Amino acid sequence: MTDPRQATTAPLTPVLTRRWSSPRSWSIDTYLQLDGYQALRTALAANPDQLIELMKASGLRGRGGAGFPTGLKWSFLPLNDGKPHYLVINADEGEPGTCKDIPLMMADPHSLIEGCIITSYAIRAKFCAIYVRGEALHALRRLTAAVNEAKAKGFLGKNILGTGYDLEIVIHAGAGAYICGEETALLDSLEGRRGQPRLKPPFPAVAGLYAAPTVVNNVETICSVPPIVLGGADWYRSMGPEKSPGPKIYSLSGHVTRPGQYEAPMGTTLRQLLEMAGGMKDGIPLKFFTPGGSSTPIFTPEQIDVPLDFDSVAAAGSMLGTTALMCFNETVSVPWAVWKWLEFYKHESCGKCTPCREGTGWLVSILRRVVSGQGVMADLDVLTDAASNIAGRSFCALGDAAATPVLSSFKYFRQDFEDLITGKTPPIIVAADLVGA
Ligand code: L3W
Ligand code: SF4
Repeated sequence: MTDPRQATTAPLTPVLTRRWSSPRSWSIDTYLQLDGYQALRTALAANPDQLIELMKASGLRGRGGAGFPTGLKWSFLPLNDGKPHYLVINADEGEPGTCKDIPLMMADPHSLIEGCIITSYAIRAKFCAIYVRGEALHALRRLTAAVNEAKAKGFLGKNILGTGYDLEIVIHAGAGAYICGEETALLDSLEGRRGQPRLKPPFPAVAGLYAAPTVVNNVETICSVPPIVLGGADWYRSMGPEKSPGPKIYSLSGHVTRPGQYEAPMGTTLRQLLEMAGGMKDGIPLKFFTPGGSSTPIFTPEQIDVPLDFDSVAAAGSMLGTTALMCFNETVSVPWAVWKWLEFYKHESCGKCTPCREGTGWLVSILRRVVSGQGVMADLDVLTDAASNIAGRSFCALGDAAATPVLSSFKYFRQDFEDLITGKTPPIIVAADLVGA
């Protein structure tokens, strides 16, 4: 695989990845040479409310999966309630197939730090935590070094750039639990408790970290803030569709000639991205793909021309999610891929609610039986029933996500499951593979 930090851009002037190919792109010296911390000077000269209005006008939508309007989220924080405000960055990138935030933090950590300072100022926060996925020690070290560099230059800490504004940024390591990418579980974990989702509402904007008003935003969202401050809302809106504007990092993985990160305007199609990535590997045709990670309903080559923006993907029956485009060629067994994804969800289920805790185990057991050639036709109905009873009945989105691979693969590929049961397709795993499973 190519280095995931080697971004390829087309057809726009790179925005989020513009520094990635510069020598020592992560250092503050490189950052300063390439407009670094200019947006911060502009932002600190403005009123916080003007910055919130700017984000609203830009149309920026959250890049963590849900696409919630960023400026609107910032505006929800109550003023004058006597409580501190917090900014928390969700850098717990764990969705299968997703690999955009860690490359962003590795290649250009100061764009995140500058975005954090501007956002904290806009929402009137004096404390910001960046919650980094525990396994990503390299990103943790790089961010820590960047925070120290920013402090030494007066961009962080007390009396930033002589404006009287103070901000502390803490880099916090998670412990490798997928559920801590869910914003309220992340907050519990940050507070030192076991990471499990909280009931919403109240949303974090009203009662978040230590029950105080908190903005939780994804890394790519916050890295988009400095360019918007510098370029303005109209410039940002000049890229992508009206309701999902701006540039986006698309992560291509799987059977692609050149997997990696591809920056392109929102609304770019998989066909266009594959052209940038050299096409399907060895010319073997595409069989199915995820538009936004394993939690999003799969697409087939029929959807290769769907514009990859929030609304177009939703209209076509899936979710843009994290734009993690896992591409599978015709050699791949769909039941096998679904089984593997379900193993992941079962392992990562936090256990708080019954449909997900028990249901994911059921799905894995039945799928394992099917891929080992020991399934019966009734298993397919049980799979549908169990998945349908997890979706919409679980406490958080992980339950829905776990049901998704089963339900969406049945929509297009039920025959592949049936062929394993009738013996038309040989078993994918044999009994020996299941020892200890
Ligand atoms: C105040 C309201 N705030 C909504 C806020 C809410 C959150 C944001 C979006 O899940 C999805 C999930 C994954 N007042 C509000 C409000 N908010 N209404 O807006 O909220 P929500 O609940 O729609 O989404 P979420 O809980 O943030 C995100 C899917 O994305 N996903 C992503 C997975 C993994 C990663 C990763 O590895 N980095 O993101 C993939 O599909 O399944 O459905 O901030 O508080 N009235
Ligand atoms: Fe935990 Fe799964 Fe329930 Fe979410 S859906 S609260 S991960 S058991």
